[in-house]
Amino acid sequence: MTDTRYIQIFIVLLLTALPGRMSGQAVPGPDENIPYLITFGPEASTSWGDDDFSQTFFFTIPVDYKDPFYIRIYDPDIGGKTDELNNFWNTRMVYSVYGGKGCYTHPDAKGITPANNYKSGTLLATRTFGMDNKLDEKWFTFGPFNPADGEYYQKFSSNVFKIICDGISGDDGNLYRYFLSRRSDENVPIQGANAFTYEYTFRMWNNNDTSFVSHIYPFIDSGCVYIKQKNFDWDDDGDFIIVSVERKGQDMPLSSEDDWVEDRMPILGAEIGKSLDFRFYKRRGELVKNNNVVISVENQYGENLQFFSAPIGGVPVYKPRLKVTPKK
Ligand SMILES: [Ca+2]
Ligand SMILES: [Ca+2]
Ligand SMILES: [Ca+2]
Ligand SMILES: [Ca+2]
Repeated sequence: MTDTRYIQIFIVLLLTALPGRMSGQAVPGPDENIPYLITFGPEASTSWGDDDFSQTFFFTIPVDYKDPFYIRIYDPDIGGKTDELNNFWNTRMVYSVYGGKGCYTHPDAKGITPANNYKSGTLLATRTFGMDNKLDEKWFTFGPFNPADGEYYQKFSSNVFKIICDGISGDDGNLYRYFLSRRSDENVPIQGANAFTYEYTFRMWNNNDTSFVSHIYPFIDSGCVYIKQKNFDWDDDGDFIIVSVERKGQDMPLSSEDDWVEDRMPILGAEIGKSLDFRFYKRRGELVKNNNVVISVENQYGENLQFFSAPIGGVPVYKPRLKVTPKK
């Protein structure tokens, strides 16, 4: 085999390998165009846009990566310019990092409600934050962690870790982001690592120019016949359109204020083993401000699907099929 051919094959393997590409360590990811994750204190009304005051993310680290790593949080505190004030600042949140057996594969870890043993696995690090001017709009770093302290998951050839952000008191909104990093003091990605969640609670842009379209990318595994998406408190803010390699654009319903909406969609053959592109277009005209939203997707068995920060197989691009005219 020539060197060039070998390099080509290597690049193809790199781009198509589970679980994703270089950019999977920023949460939200660059392709998602989502400004922030959000979690509220448990005394907030759900009409602020958080149904359960808890958010779980998983990080996957390729098994051949053996160096220490860090989980970094941007604006971990609840106070200041970035966060969402409700009356006065009185909110506390705990972030907890888990590894070890069951941190991912325990059934309660794959749910969309913080119930039963959703904190499965071994607690590796935890810290509680309130209002903290020193950390406002700054990065806080958990770690170093040893990749071998994750839960090895064969299908991803990766060690999996879990981070949970739970509101424990108060009623304000905590906006934040994560980064999985090789370094404690800056964001340096780990090649081939990725992140995913089963229920995504995030902030929409405070801007409705056409470039402010947010995306999430559920992965469609083999055996998926249809999906059921479920979204909460979307405030009738624009349009939800699903695009895939075989789907030019299918409209899905969005919820209104403090309200759930769900709908099903059959999966097409060419969509198996790839990601769907869920596109969220802001409403035109009067801006819907500080819109916090929740979404999850399940298959026909009621199993929740993963939203990967770096879409598996890349961002799907619609490819119209050539029309074959039968010969007479
Ligand atoms: Ca408050
Ligand atoms: Ca802050
Ligand atoms: Ca914050
Ligand atoms: Ca909302």
